[in-house]
Amino acid sequence: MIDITIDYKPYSVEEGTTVLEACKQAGIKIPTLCYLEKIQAIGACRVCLVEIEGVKDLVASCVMPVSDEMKIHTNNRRVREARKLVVELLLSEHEGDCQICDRNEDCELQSIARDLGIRELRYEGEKAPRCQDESTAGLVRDSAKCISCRRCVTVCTATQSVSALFPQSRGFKTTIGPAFGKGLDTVTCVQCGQCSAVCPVGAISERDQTAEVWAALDNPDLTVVVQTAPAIRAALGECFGMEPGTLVTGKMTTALRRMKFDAIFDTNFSADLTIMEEGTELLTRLKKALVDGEEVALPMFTSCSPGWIQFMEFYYPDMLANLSTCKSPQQMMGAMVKTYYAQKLGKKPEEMFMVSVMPCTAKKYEAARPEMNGSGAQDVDVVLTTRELGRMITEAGIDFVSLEDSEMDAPLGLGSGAADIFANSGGVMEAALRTAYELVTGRELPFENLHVTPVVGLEGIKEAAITIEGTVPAWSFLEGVTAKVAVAHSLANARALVEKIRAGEAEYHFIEVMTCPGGCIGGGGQPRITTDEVRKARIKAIYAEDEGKTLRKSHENEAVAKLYEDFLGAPLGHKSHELLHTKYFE
Ligand code: HC1
Repeated sequence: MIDITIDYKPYSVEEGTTVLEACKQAGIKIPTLCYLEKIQAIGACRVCLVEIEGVKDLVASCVMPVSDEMKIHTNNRRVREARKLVVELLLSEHEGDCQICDRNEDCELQSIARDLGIRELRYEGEKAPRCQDESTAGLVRDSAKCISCRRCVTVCTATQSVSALFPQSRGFKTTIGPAFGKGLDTVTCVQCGQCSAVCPVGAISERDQTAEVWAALDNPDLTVVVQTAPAIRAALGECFGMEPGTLVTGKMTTALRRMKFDAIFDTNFSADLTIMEEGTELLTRLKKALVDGEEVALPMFTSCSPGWIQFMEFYYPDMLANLSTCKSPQQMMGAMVKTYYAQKLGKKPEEMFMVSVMPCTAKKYEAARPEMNGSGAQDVDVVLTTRELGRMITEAGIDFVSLEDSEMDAPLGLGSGAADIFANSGGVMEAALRTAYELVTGRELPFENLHVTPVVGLEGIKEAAITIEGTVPAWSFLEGVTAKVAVAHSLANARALVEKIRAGEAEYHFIEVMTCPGGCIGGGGQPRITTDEVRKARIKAIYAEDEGKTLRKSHENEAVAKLYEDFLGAPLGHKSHELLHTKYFE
């Protein structure tokens, strides 16, 4: 341990701790606009200045490790004035249209300026040429608001291994973006939105589609249906000051009803449907490989996370056959609403308007993919992020916190606990195993409370092996087989796993990949800012939602069974193939 003093008080902290972290442990908040937990700090913003006795200049506390007997001062006139000056200079370069910015009252620069007591703009800085990038379906960028903190560069490179964003030029001319000031559509951006989740200001955000949804709700010729993703229920409350991990499924449903959606359905329903299709696809691939001796692509990768799909299309086009052909639950719901449900109402697909609420900016891109039109119309019309739904509820004047609970609508509003946990890294795998193991052996998964604990949690790459014993006759070829599975979340981890497989260093049957850290609960469209503490709270809430249900396995969802009976036929059947499966493109 290292002995230090902070503002004359003694503390002991672990070796390697930065001054910023030591102050946090001591309960002292140091302002910063570039620091991200667990990611190598780069000291770009210079707001976190502190004074250290014996050191001539003030230092950036996020990059300064503690040393024995260090005497740190966080709150004297010199430090306060310096931090204030740094923030004033940042403000001098920043396009300050705060009243009409979507980050108004949710902007870290705004709140730090307020907290530091800045009440006038003393400087007018030279501004970099403005670049407004609307080239992608999921994200919009405005360089005039960028403060060059480089958080977006860091997550794009370190967390996602995509490196779509870079600092360009020097000094006042610095801009952050793809090379040569081009749009995100010219680089390998997968539109995951992790950049927008960490941006402290309004420089990168989701494409705001709230006006399109209000217009549809006002159109008497449209039947407007909404679906909500598993991860929304554990995070939407944060938009209204509720603690991370507060479950708001019932309040969210009531709010959507007050907004006058014609039907409120649960993406959990189509997550259960996905398990039926994807589970059957996996068992079919295994049968072909083990019984028929056919060459099939294994391991099979999950396909519900659109950032991951685009990542594979960009970086590993030779492995596209390894992706499950299942559309994501969002897209399956869109296709079912515009066919099965529309037929029940006597409507045509084009008379239906499908809105999704997703924790993810890449879902906007997924919905806009031209092949996502199995119903004859675009299956999903608009995707709202959690943040956009939060803004719409506020705009509608709904007092969210005091809302009563209500239930989603039949028949596509019924989802199992297995579907809830799709939101967490490891959840799709667990949901698939709950069903596949039971169908193959006739018995429940032999894990406590149905949880596959080796794949639960925030470790980057997780593995499990399950030996199948006592199969029912139809699946006897799997007797004694040890099913090897892996789970990765965030694309840097996914890349490491794929590279291991390509190098022949690891073998699996089935792999779950989610684009964002922690899975969808940490999606790029969730309320800001998502720390590990927030992720853990949301994950816990999602498991609680699952455990609180009687229906906890996808194959026991009666509404899904009825859909097969009345409309689809069997999993992987002709109709499923047309409506629920897709292709990928190099
Ligand atoms: Fe997800 Fe999925 S879990 S991808 O994270 O498979 O976004 O929540 O809706 O489609 O169900 C997201 C979440 C979501 C899909 C499901």
